[in-house]
Amino acid sequence: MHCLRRLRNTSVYNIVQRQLVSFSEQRGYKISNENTSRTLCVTACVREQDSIAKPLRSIKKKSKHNNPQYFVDIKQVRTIGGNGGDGELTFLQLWVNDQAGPDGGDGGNGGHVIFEASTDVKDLGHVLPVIEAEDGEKGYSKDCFGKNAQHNVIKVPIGTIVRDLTGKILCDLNQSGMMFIAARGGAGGHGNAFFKSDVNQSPKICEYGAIGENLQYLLEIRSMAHVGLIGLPNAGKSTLLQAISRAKPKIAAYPFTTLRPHIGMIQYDDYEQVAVADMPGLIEDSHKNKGLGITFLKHAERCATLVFIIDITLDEPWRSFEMLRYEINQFNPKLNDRPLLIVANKMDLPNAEVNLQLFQEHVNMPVIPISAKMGTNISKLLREIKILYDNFKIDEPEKNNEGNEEF
Ligand SMILES: Nc1nc2c(ncn2[C@@H]2O[C@H](COP(=O)(O)OP(=O)(O)OP(=O)(O)O)[C@@H](O)[C@H]2O)c(=O)[nH]1
Ligand SMILES: [Mg+2]
Repeated sequence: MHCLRRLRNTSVYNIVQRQLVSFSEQRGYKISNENTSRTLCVTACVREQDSIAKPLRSIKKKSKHNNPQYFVDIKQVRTIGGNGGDGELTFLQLWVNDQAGPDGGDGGNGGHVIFEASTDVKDLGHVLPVIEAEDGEKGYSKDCFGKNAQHNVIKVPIGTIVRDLTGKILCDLNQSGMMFIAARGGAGGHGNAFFKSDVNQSPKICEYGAIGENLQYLLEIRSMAHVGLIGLPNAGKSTLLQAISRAKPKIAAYPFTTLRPHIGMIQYDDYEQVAVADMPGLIEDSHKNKGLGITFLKHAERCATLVFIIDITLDEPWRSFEMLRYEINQFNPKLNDRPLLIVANKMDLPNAEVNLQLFQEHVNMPVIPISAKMGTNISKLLREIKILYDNFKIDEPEKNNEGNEEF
């Protein structure tokens, strides 16, 4: 099946190459192979439309709850293991023998704090900033041992990376069921019965339980969404996410409405689900940590493919596209190699048509014109996103085999 897909991609590539070459010859440009492969993702129109899965309209209505649900992809946590239970110091007294010897039991062990990779959770929103495990029970008289505490197992999404506060990677939870012991619980203390010996028949000592570990970590999700929406503030990213999914990000006519990422799912009729992330707006000098800066760019790093949303009504809209690419390149040049789509939004407004033509001339890559607010051309965009996703799925196993050199 993959071979077939590859074959189909190769033929599409050739068609695109020929089309671009003739296009560039007319205009006197020279097109490199690199340019062609980048633009390949935006040229689905040459494929047969039937072969592309169709997006499904959700049969479930949007929720009426007003509390916004963010996607949490990075979190700093403090983990505290449970203390061990103290040992007991007692002596047994019977009616026939009031000095029947030491009988203080041992304390139970404190619980560990453990992170477990699981398919049950998708983000780190449920992970509390301070996670504690229970203490072990103390020992009792009559040689009764205290109960060991339960471990506190916190589920995290598959692909969570655990770092210490210096940024060093301690563990990559990349398989379901993988566990990382974040903080060990203390061992239970011995009771005085433990210390009874030939030379000391009635020891008057017992141990305190050991104190559990107290450590801090940085949890990070390696991959946040299949598609990330990148754009200047007010470009219409949240409006687009609302239009294509059941997500309800806040929309307003002022910049930086979105401060934390939102995720929406697009369903297709081949049972695939594509996760799309609406991200905070990117501004000039973000790579120098201006605006939401590095935090924003780190979100972008966790998206497999990027969709650039351009407000086409701006003066010289190509400048904003160049700026977005420059910022991303400055932060991490590898991000520029990710498959991308360019979307011209707000096509319902005056001047949009003229600006679109100028934009296409400057950018020299296929552009999808849409109006997120009016819903114009959204189905075409969804088909292009599916093609981008399919191509990414084909490439993904190869990249995984190469190893995770980034980490
Ligand atoms: N006319 C028109 N207005 C749009 C369109 N898309 C978005 N808008 C408007 O543009 C404004 C900003 O939209 P948002 O979706 O909040 O923009 P954003 O990119 O998420 O902005 P930040 O979260 O601040 O980065 C809102 O007033 C929207 O109604 C469109 O296609 N046509
Ligand atoms: Mg927004």
